[in-house]
Amino acid sequence: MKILVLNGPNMNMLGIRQPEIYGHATYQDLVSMVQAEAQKLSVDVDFFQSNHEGDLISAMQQAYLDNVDGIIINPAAYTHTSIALLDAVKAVGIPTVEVHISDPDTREDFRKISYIRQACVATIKGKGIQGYLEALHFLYDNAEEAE
Ligand code: CA2
Repeated sequence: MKILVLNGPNMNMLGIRQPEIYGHATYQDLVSMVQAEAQKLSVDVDFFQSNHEGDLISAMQQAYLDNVDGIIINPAAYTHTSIALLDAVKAVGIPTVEVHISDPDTREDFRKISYIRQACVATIKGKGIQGYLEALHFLYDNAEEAE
């Protein structure tokens, strides 16, 4: 099983600023944690972080060409603005889980809209970086059921 973990703009700043909202773990801590869990499950996992919307879309299209089985995406602020990312999830047809470290629904009003949510198989929010592990297990468990 192959899984791609996508992170949107500013996620490379994790652990550096605003730890009261996003915690103290860095982006590299997040990668190491997910990698370790994926290894236990014998899942191949790739990571991509970009501050550019089009690059995230290109990564999703490449995932389609590479027969990736599942995508975990934290689109960061593009969650609240991007119909293009929503269309990309629909276009590639790969089961995708939306993850947020904080719970955007309890924050400013402009964070309450998620365009991508309607195309995702699940949304996990407000659980810190552990939410990525939950997303990994969700995709793993559901792929197992489908076999
Ligand atoms: O809670 C989440 O995971 C978010 O997707 C994080 C985004 C935010 O725009 C969403 O509403 C919710 C922010 C990305 C990270 O921004 C940082 C800024 C400073 C320090 C660390 C991260």
